[in-house]
Amino acid sequence: MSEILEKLAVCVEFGKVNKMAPYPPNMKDQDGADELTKLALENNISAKSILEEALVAGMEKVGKKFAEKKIFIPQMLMSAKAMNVAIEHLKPYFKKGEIEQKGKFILATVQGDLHDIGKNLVKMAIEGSGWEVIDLGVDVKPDKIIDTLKSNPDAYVGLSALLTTTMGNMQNTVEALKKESPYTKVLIGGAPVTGDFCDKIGADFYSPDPQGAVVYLKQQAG
Ligand code: B1M
Repeated sequence: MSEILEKLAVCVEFGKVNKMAPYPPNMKDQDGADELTKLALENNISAKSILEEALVAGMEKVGKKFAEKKIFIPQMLMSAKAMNVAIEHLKPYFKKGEIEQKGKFILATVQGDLHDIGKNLVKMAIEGSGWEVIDLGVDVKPDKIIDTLKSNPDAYVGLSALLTTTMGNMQNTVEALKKESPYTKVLIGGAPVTGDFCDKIGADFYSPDPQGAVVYLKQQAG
């Protein structure tokens, strides 16, 4: 892996947002996620490599350390901030700028869940493949999704959940959606979600990554 990507992964792992940021103190005056992402792009490293080899890799270490109680919420938030700053620079590379919209996609992180980095990556990938994404944000109640679907009856729906405790809310949301609109296709994803869970709750498709969702939509739209 390139030295730039290694350094960038460390910035996400330790929550170093940019050079000016005083946190973490032992990385004072060093380049942060902001500068290193720009540098990686200037060095023709692909947005995909930056995302997968540096940002997601760094975040995996954060999750592991949090699970082992070596870090806590404030550190996790700084890592999320560093990752988001980096993702901002990648956005143009994931957008192909297609003018004709292929369809609409309502996207939400389910009720009770505040994790949005994965959802935002799904949004970027789906928008980049020519769909209009209606992003309802995080902690979204089923009613809000149903109301949005009423104004956009042909839309597909995508749900993200990162907590085992919010998988139940994902199930409730899918059930409520299917009751209201049985033919609406519902896609689900997020770290704890599986294909088996998808079958169990009656969702239409599970993808472990944004690209799988893009491929599914492409097949559906013909
Ligand atoms: Co939280 N958190 N967190 N957290 N957090 C996890 C998820 C956890 C696994 C960490 C751990 O213990 N190892 C753990 C969950 C354990 C469990 O449920 N089994 C956890 C916990 C416990 C919590 C709190 C409960 C902590 C507390 O308060 N005690 C709390 C819950 C708050 C809440 O939601 N109500 C909490 C809070 C937070 C922060 C706010 C501090 C922050 C989130 C900031 C933000 O999102 N803006 C945070 C973070 C950063 C994490 C970790 C470290 C990273 C998550 C992430 O962004 N990953 C995470 C550990 C980990 O995952 N390694 C952790 C990177 C992202 C690109 O991956 O979201 O999986 P992911 O998305 C992937 C795929 O899953 C997929 O595409 C993406 C790209 O490949 N995908 C889809 C996602 N959605 C999709 C939808 C699709 C298709 C694909 O179709 C629709």
